[in-house]
Amino acid sequence: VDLSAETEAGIGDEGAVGPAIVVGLADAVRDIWVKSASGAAGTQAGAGAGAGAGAGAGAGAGAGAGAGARAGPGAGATEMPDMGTFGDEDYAIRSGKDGSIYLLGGGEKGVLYAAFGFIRLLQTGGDIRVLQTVERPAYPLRMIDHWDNADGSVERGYAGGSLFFNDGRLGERLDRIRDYARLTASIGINAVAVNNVNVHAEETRLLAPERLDDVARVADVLREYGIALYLSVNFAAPIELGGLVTADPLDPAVAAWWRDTTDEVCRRIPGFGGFAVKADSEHRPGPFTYGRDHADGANMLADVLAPHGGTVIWRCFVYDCKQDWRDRRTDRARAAYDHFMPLDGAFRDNVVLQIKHGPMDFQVREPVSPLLLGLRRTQIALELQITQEYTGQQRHLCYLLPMWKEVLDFEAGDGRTVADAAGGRKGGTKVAGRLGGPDTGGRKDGSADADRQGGEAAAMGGWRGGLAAVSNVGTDANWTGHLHAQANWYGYGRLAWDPSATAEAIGREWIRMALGPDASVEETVIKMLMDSHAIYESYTAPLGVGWMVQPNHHYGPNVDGYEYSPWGTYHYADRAGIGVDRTVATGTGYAGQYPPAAAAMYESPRTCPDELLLFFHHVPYDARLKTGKTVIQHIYDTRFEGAERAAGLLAAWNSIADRLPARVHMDVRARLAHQAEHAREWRDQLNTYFYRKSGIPDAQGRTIY
Ligand code: GCW
Repeated sequence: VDLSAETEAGIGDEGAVGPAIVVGLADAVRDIWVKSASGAAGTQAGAGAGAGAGAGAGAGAGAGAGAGARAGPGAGATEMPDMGTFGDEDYAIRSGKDGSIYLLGGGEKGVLYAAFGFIRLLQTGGDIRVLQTVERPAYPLRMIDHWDNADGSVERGYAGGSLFFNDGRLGERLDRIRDYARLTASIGINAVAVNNVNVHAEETRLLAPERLDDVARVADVLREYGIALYLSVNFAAPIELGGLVTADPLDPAVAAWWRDTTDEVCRRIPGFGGFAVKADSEHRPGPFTYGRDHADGANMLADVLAPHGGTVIWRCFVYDCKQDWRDRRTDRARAAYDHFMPLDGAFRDNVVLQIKHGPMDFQVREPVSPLLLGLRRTQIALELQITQEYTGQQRHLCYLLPMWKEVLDFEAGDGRTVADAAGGRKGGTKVAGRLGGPDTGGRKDGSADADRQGGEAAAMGGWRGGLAAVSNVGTDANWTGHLHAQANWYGYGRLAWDPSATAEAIGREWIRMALGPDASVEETVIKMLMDSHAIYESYTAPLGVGWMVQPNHHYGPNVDGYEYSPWGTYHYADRAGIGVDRTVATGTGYAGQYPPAAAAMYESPRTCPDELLLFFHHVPYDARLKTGKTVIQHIYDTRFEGAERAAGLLAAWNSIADRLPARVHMDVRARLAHQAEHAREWRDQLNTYFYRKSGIPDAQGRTIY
């Protein structure tokens, strides 16, 4: 596929508008025409796509290109869509009467996504004879947050150093950043925060005029790929950088400092996305210091960004990290809802509240945060963690999409899912995602654009929310350390574009692009991916209990690692039972934060789903699960099975050794071998701990130490 493109002004005989790029696709089709409704796209978007696409950075990337794609001149023609209804990011791919293929975008970004969409079709062996795709992203915000530090390290990074920072400088490796931008744009990401939400002294200075050239250089590269650069900012910057005595958001001098600073940032960086803010959280400064609330803080920043079209991404990860473990009334799980629900409706139109998917912190299993469904008059973004902090740190295989799908599909009794909420939709209307018929102008259900922005917040002026996720990439040659962790990065982007896509379909796309078109590789690897989260859960975190990890770095088992800590992270195991009573009747009341149907379901151990039993209830070890097993026997059985199935992942990978490049195979094999061994360590530590606590032997008499 040669997408290096000759450009041509004007366009063919199909009544098109604007400039075009004609690209040759070997003999398969006559021409590919690229055009944008806005007329401005052409050259730049085509050139961007031209350098290659797809997330396949590993072995044989693109090996499948064309190989499985089927086309024949004149094989089929489809009608042209009415591009007048296209938003900037919407696109269509159509086959014309004469065997041409048309990549049609609503604007520059649409053209770019059309090109990537077409390449994906080729790489995954899609049928290109009759093309009538119309695509519109489900969310306007599809963001990746980097926890990258100025010194080049990455907080919770498991794939080498920072792509963006090197020894205190930003943007020294522009080639690699360009590769990153292209990969990330190819999965539809349109917003990237380049620095850690924990903003230290050095990164606070990124806002200083003398540092903005560096930021602008990076932003220029990202912008070529339709990605807006965001900066994480320090709420105390007016003090630390501006020399003021306060950072009180209601102090006029503070607001003036932010205004001047932001004006300069936006003057130097066209299309600047905005600020991401972690405030009053884990020792970060925030409005609480001044007796102000989070709406005061967020709105002040929103006001200075508004004239430039910028957005404040304000995180809801706010809780007391200096709790006393003796205090059983304070429940960290309640914190986000308790802090932010009273503020629903108090935020400006350009504030998006970023809410972690669970009420705690990216554990292997958590219920869905009730705040996601609770807020009705505030724009939100669901926050996911692609980097595998608590899910094996890219040494264990853990495909996160099945878990993310459960989050997106969760609804609390009224049919309105988390996916809907992140798109600003009320009950009834669904997120569209992939769009059906030729000329719906967008939505599958053919309804008007207005319901795409159907939330009450949207009525205040255009929904800005969507999805955000913590990056898992770094300077490692394959980007993600564990090759298969690419599937999480790739899959996140695909889900943010279309949350109705399945984890399996997305996983298969990634396999074809990263490992090539080999059916037995695909069948083996898709099974490994699809089983992997359940396997990881079954040797690590039983029945919704989290935090049984080594403190600080969070890798490996330590059942009491966080039990007597100030972080609010307890399982309360004693000789009689385990779990946290979060009921309204006798516990912390967290269960009552859900809408009535879900609240009732979680309130009773009889209706609470097994996998969350210990998150909501403290139960005796011999309590019966819905499976009929006791809690303790379930713990033993799943640990034994989990360790066995982890070994099975290694065996599965070994079975396709001769079908993959040796280097790729060996690198993954080494990680899977470590995982299998580490899973045994998890098994034995957890089983031994609970045997010692409960004194109840394994019904099957297996070895417990
Ligand atoms: O998961 C926790 C991590 C911290 C992180 C924090 C957050 C960036 O352990 O490293 O800090 O969450 O989300 O802010």
